[in-house]
Amino acid sequence: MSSADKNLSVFNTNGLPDISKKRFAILVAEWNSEVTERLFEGAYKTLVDYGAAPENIERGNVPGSFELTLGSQWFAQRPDIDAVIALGVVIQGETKHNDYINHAVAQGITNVSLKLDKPVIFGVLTPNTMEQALDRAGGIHGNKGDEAAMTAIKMIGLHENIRKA
Ligand code: RBF
Repeated sequence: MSSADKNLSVFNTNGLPDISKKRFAILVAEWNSEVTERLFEGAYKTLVDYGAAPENIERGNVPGSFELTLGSQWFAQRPDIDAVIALGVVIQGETKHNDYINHAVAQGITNVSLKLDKPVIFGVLTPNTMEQALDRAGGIHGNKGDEAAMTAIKMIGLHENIRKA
């Protein structure tokens, strides 16, 4: 399915783990905050809807998506944090600058996840227009924040299953 057709808030929820004692950090970029706030609301609600305790969800803000990498690392370094969800919106502009940000953040978050050996979720929208961003932040294509939170839950479950095997 292409990302244009996908509804980001519709997922398979079979076999999800118990997350009532798991701790989550949600990092939110302030650039395009009218969108990133909606991503945060979606991620927070999804965690709570699927069993996370509100007191086990922390929020941190970073100025822009570029800073999501280091912010994620600071949270991921904490032994009590089970997963980090990094939320941002980089709208493709006329310069190449946005490509550099997207690439740096995707690579940086991957590195943090592997280094700290825990889920650090890339919840960054990279649309061409603000309208496309809003469509994916609680609009017709669902909410990328929901999807990022569900990805964190599923990765926690996968890790538990692999360790049990
Ligand atoms: N941060 C975002 O989260 N989304 C953006 O669309 C975005 N666009 C930027 C465009 C330019 C030309 C620059 C210089 C920065 C942009 N940033 C954006 C901010 C970036 O992630 C970072 O916070 C700053 O570059 C730090 O000075």
